[in-house]
Amino acid sequence: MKRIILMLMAGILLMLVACGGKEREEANVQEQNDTNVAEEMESRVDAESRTQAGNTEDLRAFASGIGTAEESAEGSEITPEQAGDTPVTLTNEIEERCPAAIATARAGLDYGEFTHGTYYSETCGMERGYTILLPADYTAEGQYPVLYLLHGIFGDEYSMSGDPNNKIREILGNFAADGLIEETIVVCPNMYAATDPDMKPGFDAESVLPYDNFINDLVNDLMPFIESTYSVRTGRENTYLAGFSMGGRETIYITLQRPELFGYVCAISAAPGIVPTADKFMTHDGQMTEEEMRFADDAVEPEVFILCCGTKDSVVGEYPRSYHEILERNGADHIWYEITGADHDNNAIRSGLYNLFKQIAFDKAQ
Ligand code: FER
Repeated sequence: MKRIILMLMAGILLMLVACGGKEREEANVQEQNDTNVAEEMESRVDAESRTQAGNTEDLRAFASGIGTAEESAEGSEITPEQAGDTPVTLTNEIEERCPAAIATARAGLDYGEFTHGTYYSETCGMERGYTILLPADYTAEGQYPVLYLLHGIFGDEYSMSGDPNNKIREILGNFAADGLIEETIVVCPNMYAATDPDMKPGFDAESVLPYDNFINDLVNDLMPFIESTYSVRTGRENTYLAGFSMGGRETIYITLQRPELFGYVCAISAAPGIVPTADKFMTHDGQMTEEEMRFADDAVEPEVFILCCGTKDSVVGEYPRSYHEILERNGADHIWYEITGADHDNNAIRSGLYNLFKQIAFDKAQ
């Protein structure tokens, strides 16, 4: 009898140990799935620095903006009292800087996290990645406008979402919490729409071609995928496009080609190459002539089309201003402004995103 009881106890003990192990395993899997995009970004940067010793920071600066001193606010939270309980006074005036209260997380407010997904791109003939920010209380029954947010050269779907200094989550979350905009989905694609998986971006005509192919991937593959997978409010009024640098250049290009798709657009620190030119990096054949850089005569134009750039941009210099001048000459309505003192950096990105959503808020309040 004693032996039977002992064997039974040993059996139960074994089962308990096995179950505990399984739970731990499940917890690990869950953790892996939940690995947030910022962490993924960190590990990629580490991997990059091992292979490209020295210039990782440079590449990252191209992809999502040079870091700025204001980053010290990162990670800190402020109470609604500190943020000021009077929400943004809603005008359609451009402000050069994104106010700190809008770029700072508020205690007790849930901003959601970026997650990663993939879709099949007919354009590229391969599975491609994107990161997506769903509002914290996203439900399949809701209906959310979507911002497509494009990274700079050498970037990928993690560049914009993995850089906490862009303050995308804070800006959108705070605007929505103040009732100024609807809760909005943000999709960060990989803008390098190559058909050859071995192709890599670089400063030469052939290596940048896949960026100009992104319009096809976006319109024919990614947007239909997003619209059929998530609860998206479709139509140009609810579809926004913004991009930084190379992403700014493609934002302008896509908007001019397909203005019926995007109601609210912001090109931040747009890179050269829309029209023929040569800069310190390379010679650009141009996506179109200066004369062609306009909306078609019968085109529906965006409700808001912003171009902006820092006055101290060390990478794209005066190119954004030149785009503004060409568009103005060609009668294409847009807003142009400069961010005093900003470089090719996060100040410019935060400012562009802030002003885009401020304009959206103003428009929708009318
Ligand atoms: C160039 C200058 C700047 C160029 C691209 C960039 C392709 C892009 C910079 C960035 O995305 O940060 O001549 O050519």
